[in-house]
Parts: sequence; structure tokens; C-alpha cells
Amino acid sequence: MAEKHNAVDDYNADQIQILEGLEAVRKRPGMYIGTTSSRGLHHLVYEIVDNSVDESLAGFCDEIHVTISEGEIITVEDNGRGMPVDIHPKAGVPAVEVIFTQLHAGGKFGGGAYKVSGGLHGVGASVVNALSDWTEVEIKRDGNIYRQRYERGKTVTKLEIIGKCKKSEHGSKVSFRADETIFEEVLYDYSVLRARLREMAFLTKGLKISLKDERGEQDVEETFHYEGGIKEFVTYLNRSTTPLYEDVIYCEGVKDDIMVEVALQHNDSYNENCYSYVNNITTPEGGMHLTGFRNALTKTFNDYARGQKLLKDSEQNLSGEDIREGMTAIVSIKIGEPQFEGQTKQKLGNSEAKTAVDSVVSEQLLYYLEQHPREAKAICEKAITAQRARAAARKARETVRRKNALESATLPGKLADCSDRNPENCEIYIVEGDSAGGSAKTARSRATQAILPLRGKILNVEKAREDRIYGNAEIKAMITAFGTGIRDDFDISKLRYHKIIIMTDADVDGAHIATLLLTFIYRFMPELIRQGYVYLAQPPLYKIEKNKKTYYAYSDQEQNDILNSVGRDGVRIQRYKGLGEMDAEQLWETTMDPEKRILKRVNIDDEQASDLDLTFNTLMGDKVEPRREFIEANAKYVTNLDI
Ligand code: 0R9
Repeated sequence: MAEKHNAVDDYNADQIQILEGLEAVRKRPGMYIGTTSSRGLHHLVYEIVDNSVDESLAGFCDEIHVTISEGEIITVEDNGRGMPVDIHPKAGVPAVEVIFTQLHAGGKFGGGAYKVSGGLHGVGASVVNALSDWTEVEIKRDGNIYRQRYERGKTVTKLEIIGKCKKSEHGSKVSFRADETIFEEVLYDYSVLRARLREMAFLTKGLKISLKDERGEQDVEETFHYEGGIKEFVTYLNRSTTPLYEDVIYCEGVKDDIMVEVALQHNDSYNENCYSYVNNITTPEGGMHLTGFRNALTKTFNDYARGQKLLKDSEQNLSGEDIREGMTAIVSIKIGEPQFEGQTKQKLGNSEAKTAVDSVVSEQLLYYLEQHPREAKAICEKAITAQRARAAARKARETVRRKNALESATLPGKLADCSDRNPENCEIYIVEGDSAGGSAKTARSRATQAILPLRGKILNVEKAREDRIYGNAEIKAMITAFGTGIRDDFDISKLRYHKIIIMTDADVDGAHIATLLLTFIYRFMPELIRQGYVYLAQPPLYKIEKNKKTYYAYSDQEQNDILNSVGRDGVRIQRYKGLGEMDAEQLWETTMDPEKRILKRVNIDDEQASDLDLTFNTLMGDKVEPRREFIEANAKYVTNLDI
């Protein structure tokens, strides 16, 4: 898709329409970029990169370079045709100036095709300009180098020729500095940009995207370039699991002007990881394209399994869930006029997308299965085992559900519940170990704080099938205590506590237990995290005593600060190895007292769900090497772990 054509300039400046001024954007930035938080700030970068990706999808660009420079300046450079510089007949200024200073100056994109990659449908450049202190654009085209500068959306220099270049050189470069009076903070997170740019590169095979950070003592640079596109994306997502077969199954085709690409591979886990994209934007709520894919998958595998007598005539059809157990898949479509629905406008509504994906996948998947009987058999056998396990799990779940219904008053024996019955006032501490649980029970404020001690490590849900999960005592206790039920039965209105607080030791084991608990919640009741009900308690790392006064430090930095302020002589420092070393009073004072404690709220970034899933199966999966790499790479972000 990113292969280069010779530049054919079919741009016509008429095609740009002028509708609105940029003041509106500065007044209500949220309407255009959603939020002025860090997420909105990073969106600015994506808006500009999207325009380069469009140029790539049109076949004229195969490299994009993104640089974060000192002073939080972003530069995006592509080797496309170069933005048009001819005078716009209605506006009387160069087309590039119209693109940057007029809202709704989208025009026709991609040389007669549609604007495909995400974003604001062609107004991205002007929105970025409106929300930046300054923006500079440089264009190489027809042997000239052009430049223009804008400040807060307004033109400050005419488009000038600042030099010559070879006739064969062409491309666009945009630099900008986001406006500090608009954004909460202007500070780019390298890892956030990296995740999105890598995803963009996976979604556009052949396109090379580099990211450079010049802010530190040493420059950091990475390049993302995947000739295999989403096929390589699946390999990457499966890298900490054991694949069931070597190939990544790939289907590609165009139907009714909709470009369809699907890649999938099964691994030996029990989770389905399926990500869908429309015009390179993630659709966490799915929609018609995903439905089309699932229909095709279920139908094709059942037909194949029956045809091969892997499934007897008397046996029930395999369900979609059975076939998708352990499957990692990417569904990516490009469509002219996507219609987004649902609460967050992240669900694709176009019904023609369903037909297109269904038809492309049905045809090519069946062909693949017929050509690859070994792989086909492995998948069918896994699905048949899943079908049996699911029947067992259903029974186990029924038991849990019935228990919930019949014995809703019978809470787990180990739970010390609170007396207040209004969930808004109530919190539950999930505590590692019986001894810390004991201290917490003594320390707590009985009216509003419930304590559920857990013994040892809880079951790793990434590695267990459903029936074992429902049979696990610690997990059952949590399900009953929370009150909401799980998965399809989940009902947030039944939540018994509005704060679920995970309290574990501040060491590696504690971090592991916290991750196991979060994995369980993320897989079985993700809404609890999405709606902000899940927290991590922050126990102190050090107790510092001097002159009969006690101080607590929650990080090494804080310990240093305290020692600097009280003086280092005659101090007693105690390094807390675990919650169990604190008595009830200390635990209350440092970690549980709502007036003094620090809680970290856990949140999910749906836009980067593929990264999150990878994190969970990297941390919880059975391959050691990716886990070690992950921990080493991320250790610097983790302050409270003594790795
Ligand atoms: C560094 C970031 N790059 C861009 O923003 C960028 C926009 C762009 C572009 C064209 C080529 N390269 C680009 N890079 C382009 C498009 C068309 C014709 N010639 C050049 C076309 O769509 O027909 N354009 C983005 C919008 C426009 N051009 C247009 F609206 F002016 F057509």
C-alpha cells in the first residue's frame, strides 16, 4: 500500500471549501480534539501524521519521520508529493495556507480516493495550527523549497521560496509547538507516541515511520517498518505466547470499494485478542466489520469441521467463542464514509462493511483451510476441546451464579464487611496475606471499609480455563464480595463498593499479586476499571524516626527529601519489607486513612488496548524472555518496586 507512484498532480485548488474560522477551535478545543489533557496533546501529533499516512495510502509516500525536540517541539516530515502551493481561486492565497488556516479545508484527499486515515477528516492541520503557539510548514516541490509560518492559527509570513532542491525531491515538513495556555501540560510521552506510531506502521504495510526524541542527554530513535503489515502485528501480539501453528492466516480483498484485511493466529492460551480498525482508527466497540468477520469465521470453521468429519453429525455446532479461544486477530478496513455509532462513537455502523468482510474472509479462509489441513485440524481440535470445557464452565458458573442469587447474604467467610449499605460510601481492601489482613481489620474504619484478605498468590487467569477459574476460592470470594457478577452477567448497579483497593507489599511479590488481581478484573469485569472504581494502595517504603517524631517516605526520593530536611544524624530508618511489619495503627496512618493515604486509580486506555493486552500476556504468559525484556524496559517507570 505504501509503494510509491510517480507524482501525478491532479490536485485542484477549487476542491477546498472554506467554512469556518479557527477562533472556534481555540474557544472550544474539546469539540475538535476531545480533551486538552495529555491525550489531546498527543492527538495533535497524530493529526499531522495522519495526513502523511494518507499520502502514503494514496501511493506517494513511504517514509515519515517524527521528532520531539527540546522545548516540546514536534516535527513531522514525509516524502510525499509535497502539499499543493498553487493559489486557491476563492481564497486568493496558496492552497497550503488554506489547509492550515481554514477549518473544513479538507478538499479531496489522496489523489481522487478518500481521506482514509483517522482523524478530523482533513481539518487536522488547521486544528493543530489553531492550538499551537506557532506552526511552520516547509514544502519541497517542483525544485523549490517553500516555507510559511503561522502563530495561534494566523498567518505571519507569506509562503516564500527559501531555496532550491532537486526536481526529484519532494515532501512536506510540519513543526509546531502546542499552546501552553490551552493544554493542561505540554509534555510528550515518548512511549505513548511510540505505541501509536508503531500501530500505524503495522496498519500500513511497507510504510516506514521513525520516532526520535532529542530531549534527553542522548537522542533516542526507533524505526517501525513492517513489510508484512498486520500479519506482523499478530506475530508481535503473540510474541509472549506459544502459537498453535506457525503461519499467520491472512485474508485481503476489496469489495464494494471497501478494502478488507484480516490476519489471525491461535495460541495456546484461552483468551481472544481481537482488534478492529476502520481507516487506521481503533474501534474498541467493534461494529459491522467485526460482526462480518465473526460470522465468516464461525460459518467457515463449522462447514470445514463437518466436511472433514471432525465434528459428528450428531454434535452441536462449534460456537464462535469456541473457535476464537486463544485467537489473536486484526481486522482492518478502509472505507469511504465511515459511520460511527454508540456512546463513544467507536462502533462502525455501515452494514456494507459486514458483507464486505464476511465475503472476503469466507472465501479466503476456506481456501486456506483446504490447503493447510494440519493447521485446520489443530484449530478445530482446540475449538472442540473449548466446547467441552465451556460446558463444564457453564456448570461451574451456574453454581457461582446460583450461590450469588440464593445466598447473596452469605458473603465470603473471610470478608470483614463494612456496616454502611450505601456503595458510594464503601470501600473494600483486597489485602495480601492473612497477617496483613488481620492488621487491616483492626485498623479499618468499620462503617465504610471492608477487608478481604487473600491467601498467597491468586490463580493466574491468563493461564487457566474458565472452569478452573470459577472453582478458585479466592476468585469466588471476590466475585461474591463485589456483587456485580462477571462477563455477560456483569451489572455495575449491583456493585457493593465504589472503591476497590488492592493493597499488597511494596516488593516484587506484591507487584506480582497486584498484577494477577488486575488481570482478573481486566478480563472478567473491565467496566470496574473503565469506570474508575479500582485503586492501588500505596504503603510507605520507609519509616524515619528522629527526636521522637515519625515520618513516612513512599519513595526513595521522598526519603532523601525527609533526611535533607530533618538532618541525617540520630535518625532511625526502617525499610518496610511488607505490610505485615506495620501494626494496625501504622497501617491506618500510612495507607488506609482516607485523609492521609495515597491511592492510585487504575485506568484503561482503550485507544491502546492492543498494548495493554500484550502487557498482560507478557507479564502473565509462560515465556520468560519477553517478560524479562518488558520488566527491564519498564523498570525505570516503576518507583515502588525493588527489582
Ligand atoms: C508532514 C505532514 N504532512 C502533511 O500534512 C501532508 C499533507 C499532504 C498533502 C499532499 C501531499 N503530501 C502531504 N503531506 C497532497 C495531496 C494531494 C495533492 N497533492 C499533495 C491530493 O490530495 O490531491 N495534502 C493534504 C491535503 C492536501 N494536500 C490538499 F487538501 F491540499 F489537497
